[in-house]
Amino acid sequence: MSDKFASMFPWPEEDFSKYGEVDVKKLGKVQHFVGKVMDRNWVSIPHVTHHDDIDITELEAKRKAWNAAHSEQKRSILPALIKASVEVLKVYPQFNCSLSADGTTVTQKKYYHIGVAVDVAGGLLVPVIRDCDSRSVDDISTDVADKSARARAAGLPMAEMSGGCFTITSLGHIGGTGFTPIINAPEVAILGVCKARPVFVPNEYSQPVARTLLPLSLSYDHRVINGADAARFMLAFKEAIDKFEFA
Ligand code: CAO
Repeated sequence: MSDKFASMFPWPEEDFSKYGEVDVKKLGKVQHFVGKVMDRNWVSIPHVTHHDDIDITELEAKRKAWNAAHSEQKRSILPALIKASVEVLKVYPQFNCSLSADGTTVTQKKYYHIGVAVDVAGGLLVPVIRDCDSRSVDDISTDVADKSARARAAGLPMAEMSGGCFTITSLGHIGGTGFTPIINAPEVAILGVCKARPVFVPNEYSQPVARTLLPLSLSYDHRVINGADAARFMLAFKEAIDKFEFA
């Protein structure tokens, strides 16, 4: 990788205090580590990001009904996104593989471990939720809640952040209409989620109907996944979301 960048201009080092008051701090350890991983992944993987909106009106109705009937527990849409990802990885296994460092060999995974990006103080951690194909929605929800709480409180051991097949990174509780998530190598794709929004969509009689749309951004490694695969992934994802039940 170093040869590829040897002829680049050096990083512009500036004395910013020439221009105004500044404060200089060292990056935290987690942010520095995550930054190095992001840097490697961004410069070494040819990323393409496919954006689409999926209609989650029925999913939201099911989720609200489930939450109303289970006041002691609460479901977000995340377990639905995890389960739908697994369904689609089964249909399009090229999203569930890893490319060797020399780019010549693809390893096909036959297990379904899904990473979930968690925003922690001073960085970003990605706990891996294992065997999401065979576990219940309840079990997956509990595992996400447990791992994200522990990640925020004190970090997680590497063993709980390794072995992922595919990552979901959600900014949905904050906002946004789309972004370009960086692939979590050696995975080959990552799904970014933004904030669901109410919109009027024309029905078959061209009458406006209120629907809820969820913006999704799928970044993929163009060495192993083609644009048409990503478009098909999104269609299959919509179908999987339509079939999802919170129970
Ligand atoms: N659209 C609208 N609302 C959403 C939403 C979406 N896509 N996703 C979540 N929400 C809502 C939830 O329904 C919940 O609302 P209520 O409290 O009113 O029910 C609220 O946002 C908070 O959700 P949550 O964050 O507790 O739950 P989650 O299961 O959606 O996410 C977790 C869990 C751990 C993924 C999340 O807390 C988190 O850390 N996300 C950040 C990941 C990140 O930083 N990624 C960026 C990577 S690139 O640098």
